[in-house]
Amino acid sequence: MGRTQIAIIGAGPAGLLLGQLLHKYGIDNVILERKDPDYVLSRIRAGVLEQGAVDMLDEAGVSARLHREGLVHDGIEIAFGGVRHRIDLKQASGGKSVTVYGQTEVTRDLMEARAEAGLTTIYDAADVSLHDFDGANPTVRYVKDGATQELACDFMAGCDGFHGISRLSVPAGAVRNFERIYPFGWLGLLSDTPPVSPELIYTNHERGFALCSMRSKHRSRYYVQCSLDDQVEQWSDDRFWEELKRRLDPEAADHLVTGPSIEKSIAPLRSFVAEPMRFGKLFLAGDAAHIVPPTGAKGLNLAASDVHYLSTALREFYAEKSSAGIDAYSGRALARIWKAERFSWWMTSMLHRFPDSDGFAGRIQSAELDYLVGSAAATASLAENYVGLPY
Ligand code: RFL
Ligand code: PHB
Repeated sequence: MGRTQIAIIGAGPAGLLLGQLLHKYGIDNVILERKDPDYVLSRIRAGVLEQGAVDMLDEAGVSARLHREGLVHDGIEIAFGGVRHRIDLKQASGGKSVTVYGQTEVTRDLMEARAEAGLTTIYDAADVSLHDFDGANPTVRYVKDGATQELACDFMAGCDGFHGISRLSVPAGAVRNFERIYPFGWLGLLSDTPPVSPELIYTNHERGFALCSMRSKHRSRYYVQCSLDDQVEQWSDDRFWEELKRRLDPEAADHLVTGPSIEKSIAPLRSFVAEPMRFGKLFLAGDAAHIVPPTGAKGLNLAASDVHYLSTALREFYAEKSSAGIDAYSGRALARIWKAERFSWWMTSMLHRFPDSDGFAGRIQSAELDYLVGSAAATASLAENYVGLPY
């Protein structure tokens, strides 16, 4: 049987960042990942990093390329009624910005650093199961190349995303789930075309929400709100570009450069929190414990703040023989998570088309948007949340 201090389930951004920080603190860890590295890198997801997440990547020693290639954004645009309004994030938040750098690139940088440090990641680990995390001999079992293996550990970190096994390993009575499902999805398209505008544009339109984002000065990421019944095959590139253009303000529609898609996918929108995030010697972090709709760009950033609380808690445990950090982990993480849940739910509510039989919700939405761009206090509140609340 193998042995490690921390068994990490999942080699997404949460698991990889946790592993890298623990290694810096002299804490030994092994990552078990169900898929292969190429599959993990093929998932096109987040694009916006808060300063807190950038600081953590700095601390982990994996940010050289991020600082070379990442785009620092001081503002975003909110469009409604065919008019764009710039939110000066930097000015409204007292000097903070966000960095546009894809999750794929963060993951690649973390994978390379892990390989360089000679740390163990077991890819294609099937049937991972967690045992005795409430007892004296926590053990993770998995199947690799047809053989069952066992890994003994001090603690387990469940970083295996929303569909992972960690949260499901906890007895149903020990966990409480909170959930909202939204009645629409996002259809995303990635293309090697220059972004329509230097900053992100979030658009409220009667045909539905649209978002213009990017990965670099040559690669764009666009989203349109779609029906949950839509299949990606029903959306040719031409249909996507035409729908996006109809939702953009005239100037943006005019400037939009279209091209063949590199990737196209539909994601459902969900708010979800599992409480608590610690069960004896098992901790949950990232999407394994919570999901936000992508409208606030908070998912990856919450994974980073969870990892901050968890890595510092484990460091305290080993270096100072103190359990204070691990005892406080769930409460500290959840206090920040719920604020990001609120923000993501609010951004989603303000910007999407909902079924609205009498039009009341639509009028409230218009008033909300008008208030947002017309009030310094409302603008400051959006900016403070978008750049990221303190850890
Ligand atoms: P991940 O990335 O899902 O990684 C979990 C890993 O665990 C593995 N796994 C298992 N391994 C072993 N055994 C099992 N039984 C396992 N089950 C699963 C999986 O294969 C996987 O490799 O979770 P993590 O690390 O917590 O990271 C969370 C982020 O990926 C997620 O929050 C963000 O992508 C959310 N998100 C965004 N976040 C932002 O901060 N800013 C954004 O702009 C942003 N945009 C987005 C997004 C998510 C999106 N989708 C598709 C969900 C845009 C979209 C469209
Ligand atoms: C993205 O670039 O994928 C992205 C950006 C901002 C969001 C969501 C997704 O709010």
